[in-house]
Amino acid sequence: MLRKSPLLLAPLCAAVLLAGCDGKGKETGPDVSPTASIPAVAPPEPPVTAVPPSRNPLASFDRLDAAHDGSISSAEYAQGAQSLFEMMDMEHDGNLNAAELQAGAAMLAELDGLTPQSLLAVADTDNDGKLTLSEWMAFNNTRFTMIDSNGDGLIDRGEWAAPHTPLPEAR
Ligand SMILES: [Ca+2]
Ligand SMILES: [Ca+2]
Ligand SMILES: [Ca+2]
Repeated sequence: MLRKSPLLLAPLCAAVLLAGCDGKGKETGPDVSPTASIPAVAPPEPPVTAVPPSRNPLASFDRLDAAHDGSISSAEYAQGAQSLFEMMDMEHDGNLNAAELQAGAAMLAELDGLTPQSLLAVADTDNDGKLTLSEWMAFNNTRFTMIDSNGDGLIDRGEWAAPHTPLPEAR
């Protein structure tokens, strides 16, 4: 896209070298700054087997309410769901297989008593026995909507503490 011929650039740069070609270099050189800032965003999640179930990023209202404004937004909830996925995907292959779900069973149990089997029954929409991130996020989107009983797009403490209706049946 922003490719420029090196044959054109090199003599140009050489010609202005004495005067300094910093300006030209910034304009046409490899743009490293945007990619360089990406890894600094968040540390990798610890594997689910390395932390106690109390560290479940989806089980604590206060941890989910990252902005500390007294309610959990769908974005905050999705962030927690993604963190738990990363903790359970110990092979880092982008899906949760039976062994990984079993390893995460103690954490899943804190989510309305989920078991690996009951989770697969409702969330494994292509029935391959594994959960992709998108299957997991779709399940959590449904779960968020279920907990947000007044449908205002936020989970407040009352909704969080209320008994949740049973999980929706698998299609
Ligand atoms: Ca995996
Ligand atoms: Ca699947
Ligand atoms: Ca609500």
